[in-house]
Amino acid sequence: MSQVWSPDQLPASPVIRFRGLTKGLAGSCLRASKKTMKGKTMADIKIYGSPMSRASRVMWCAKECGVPFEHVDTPWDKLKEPSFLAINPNGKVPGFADGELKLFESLAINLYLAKKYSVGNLYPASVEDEGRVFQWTMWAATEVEPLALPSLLVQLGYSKDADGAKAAADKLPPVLKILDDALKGRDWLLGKKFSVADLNVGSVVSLTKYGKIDISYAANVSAWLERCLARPARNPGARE
Ligand SMILES: N[C@@H](CCC(=O)N[C@@H](CS)C(=O)NCC(=O)O)C(=O)O
Repeated sequence: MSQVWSPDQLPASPVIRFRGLTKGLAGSCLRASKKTMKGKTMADIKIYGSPMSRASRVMWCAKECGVPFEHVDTPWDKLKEPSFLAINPNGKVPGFADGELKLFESLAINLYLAKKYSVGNLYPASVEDEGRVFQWTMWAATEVEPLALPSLLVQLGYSKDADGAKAAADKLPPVLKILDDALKGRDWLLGKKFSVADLNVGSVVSLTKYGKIDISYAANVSAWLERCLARPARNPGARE
């Protein structure tokens, strides 16, 4: 299944935006795909994967950037087929293409999208803040995701190792304290404005919510996560 999204076609309500794509609206999105942005046809960007997978992070980022994209909802049982491996040789979603360029790794794709389409807005203008974006993105991927993901997999029924998931989640408090301290007295990681750092780290930390891990001990993180997840560009049904 494939849908084309363009910024001027997105309905105001985030609920309608994802769930209410009727045939008529899909048709008008396809017509809009004839327009160009930065010299590219609108459907040049393709994001592969279910909105219930990490593809959701990338769709969120593309919407924050205001770039149109085609969403290809790729079934799980097709991921190891040659046609999909040609897009992501890992056989995992998200898959991503921007014209001839193909990328994998959800958080890296988001850095690419933000830097290419949203410098000064989602992507910082200064090299120092860019360093902070790299730092937080790598930190989330390496320090947080391995501790939070097992609980989500148990909740979704993909893993039966509830003890292992709990042991991992029990290691989160000192890690999340680092984020909690960084958010003290500020709404967003780079200061006053939501950025791709918040999007990437928020996507990863949201795994705690859907994995039913209590992080209320980290009050700044909890409040910031709700701010991130309330962004209108985010699909509220997603499980990043
Ligand atoms: N680090 C990768 C992880 C990708 C990943 O594991 N995706 C999952 C879905 S969220 C997947 O495709 N799993 C299928 C499989 O492992 O066969 C990323 O962030 O893009």
